[in-house]
Amino acid sequence: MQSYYLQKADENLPVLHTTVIRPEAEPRPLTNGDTMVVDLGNHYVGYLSFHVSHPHWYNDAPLRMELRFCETARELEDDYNDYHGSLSRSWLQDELINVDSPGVYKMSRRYAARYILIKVLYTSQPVALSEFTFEAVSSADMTALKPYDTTDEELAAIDRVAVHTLRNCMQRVFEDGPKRDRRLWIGDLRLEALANYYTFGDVSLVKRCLYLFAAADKNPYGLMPGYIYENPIFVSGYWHILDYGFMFVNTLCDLYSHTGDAETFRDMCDVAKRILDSAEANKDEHGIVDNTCGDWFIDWCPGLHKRTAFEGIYLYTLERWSRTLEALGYPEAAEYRARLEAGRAASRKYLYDAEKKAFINARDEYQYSVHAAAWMVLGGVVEGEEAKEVLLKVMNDGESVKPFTPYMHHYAVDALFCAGARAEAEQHLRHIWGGMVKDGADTFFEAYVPTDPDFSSYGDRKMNSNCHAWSCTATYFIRKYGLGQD
Ligand code: RAM
Repeated sequence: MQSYYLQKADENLPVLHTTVIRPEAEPRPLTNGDTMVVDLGNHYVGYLSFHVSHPHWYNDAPLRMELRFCETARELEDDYNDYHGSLSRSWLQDELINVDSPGVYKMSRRYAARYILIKVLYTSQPVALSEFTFEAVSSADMTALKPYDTTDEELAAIDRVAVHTLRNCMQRVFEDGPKRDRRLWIGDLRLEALANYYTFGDVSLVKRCLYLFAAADKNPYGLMPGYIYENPIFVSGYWHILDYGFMFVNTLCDLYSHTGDAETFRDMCDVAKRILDSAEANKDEHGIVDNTCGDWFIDWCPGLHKRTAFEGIYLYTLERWSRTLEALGYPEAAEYRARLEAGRAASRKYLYDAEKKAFINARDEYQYSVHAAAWMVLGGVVEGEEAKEVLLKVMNDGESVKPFTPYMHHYAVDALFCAGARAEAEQHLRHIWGGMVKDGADTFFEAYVPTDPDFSSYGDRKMNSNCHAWSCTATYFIRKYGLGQD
């Protein structure tokens, strides 16, 4: 099956579109220690070239320069020498280059940047750098972009930045971040695919990514890794995340509901089924799913207890899965629906405190989190007015644990819409995504904690990816619910 899935992935390999950016740059001669900043005018992903000349005399020694590609203006001021994060320093986009001859110099590596900081380290003659050219690449077809018109300036700006984030992450696959990790992750894919249905509508790229995960090596429980690499060769990742496994199932169901493509669904149906069946086989004595077959992600929020949220994701997935099987006439649909109802009943009994109207329980050491509530609402454990009350209470509580990433904020907003709290959903969207726009975002950030702009899941803000796939879904909500259209 692996070669079949890889062949299907290949059939859906996208074309990369190139847009040439020619930024203005002051043509003054530079000498040892001088710096200049090239501003591309927006965040782009691609390849830099420039022209090198020595106006006074032919250079009789190599020109040595340091270049730093920055996604935000703030990064221009950072000191990379004090980097102390948990991921490799090599993700920071800086280069030391030696240029032997005048003429056009092309950098071979792909970068994600708005600003390029250039420092001349050593030159025997003053040097002039000119004709900066940035070949921006993306598989998003701008001519296919669906229009969104509104007189609401804040929503228009949020939508524009969200679409640009998605565009820059759309490469040979839906990448998570073009600066880091530059690969295909399931959780990011699911959200990019949703945003894509309302914007570029590139169904082929969604199929390609699903097939790549279907081709990946599975753990003994049938769970694929949370990420894969596909270029230059296909390699399965190694972090098996159960909730990301469920997101594979959701992405497959979303594809069917958005396109009616039953053939692709049938192709990967068994892969999805195996993930759900393993979860079902790993329930505790009260019928709540356990995590014996992989890890949990949920959010990068430190100290988060995840059991309730995870159960909610399972139920949310079962709902979509049962609905798809029902639509396609699969006889097993009833069995999955029965699991869903049993899971909802068990969750109400063991994870919910009906008096407090809160998902506070022993399994999560009585932690009170937005994560648990949002996922329980999305899982259908509480509904209607009750769901609204549960959500608003936890979101407005000063002590409750809040999301740290736009990934989890997405599901909090989704839960608010699901509970009928449309005004609060829009307000939260403006608070988070509008907050990033106010902070000058050209593209949306991987992590956003309004009270802690230095937060990083990796121990150092410099490692954060500031054009991150899972943060692009503001456009999905805006367009799906027609925000700014009243
Ligand atoms: C990080 C990346 C990626 C995400 C995983 C769980 O490494 O930000 O987008 O999906 O975490």
